[in-house]
Amino acid sequence: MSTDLPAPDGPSEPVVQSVAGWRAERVRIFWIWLVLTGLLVVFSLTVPARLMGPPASPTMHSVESTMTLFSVAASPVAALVWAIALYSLLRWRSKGRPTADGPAIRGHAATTVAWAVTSTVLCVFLLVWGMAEMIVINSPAEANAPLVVDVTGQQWVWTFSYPSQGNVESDQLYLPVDRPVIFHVTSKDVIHSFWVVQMGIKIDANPGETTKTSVMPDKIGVFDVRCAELCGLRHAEMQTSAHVVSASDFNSWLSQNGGHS
Ligand SMILES: [Cu+2]
Repeated sequence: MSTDLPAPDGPSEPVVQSVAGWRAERVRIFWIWLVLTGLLVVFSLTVPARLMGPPASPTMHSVESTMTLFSVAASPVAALVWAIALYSLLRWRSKGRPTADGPAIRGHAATTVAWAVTSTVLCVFLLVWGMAEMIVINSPAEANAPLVVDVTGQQWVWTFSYPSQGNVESDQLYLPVDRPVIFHVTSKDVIHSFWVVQMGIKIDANPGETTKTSVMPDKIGVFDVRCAELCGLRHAEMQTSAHVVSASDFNSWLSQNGGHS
């Protein structure tokens, strides 16, 4: 199996590797793996969670800690693949046309067991963590007296209306701080996706259907609302702002727009 490639000139020579040589190679790969793991862990702890700006809800805190944790958990696995790939590219590069196949790794029980056990432990851990986080981020939906906001997507704008506040309608989202909100999301034409970036919520807007998502805005400020589903030519421009204001400012905004609190 290992010497099946036809040799262009002369007989093929099987790769011969001494036990001591293999050990040295593995030690070098181990060090590359260790350094890459360290770099990836530092990257995981600093970059992914900051890409979307400071969190504006407990949901976003959960999303960011999950992104960080999953990136850290994936670091040693990614580093192992990269270390072997890099080492193979640099050290085991074939000069000219290869005359023999490399040695196959088969029947190495320890490697098989380690790979299966590591993958299983990682998958179970990520599953349990993910399910626990889902329970946490769904909790605003069960809160008392949440604010209901109807969200309608259409090419290429968002419209927000407040059914219990006199059906006030706006193309900007206004929310009072520290009050749970439930969004009833739908679409007038094609599938869109309602995404409030810094609040960590995103849900499809489907024509003829209503989907629901909830959040508790906990920070006053202006945040990004985007469409996260390719919905036509001007999809990239389908964005607006979410203004999180104090309860009294929210009530003034409602009355200025013909509504009531
Ligand atoms: Cu879109």
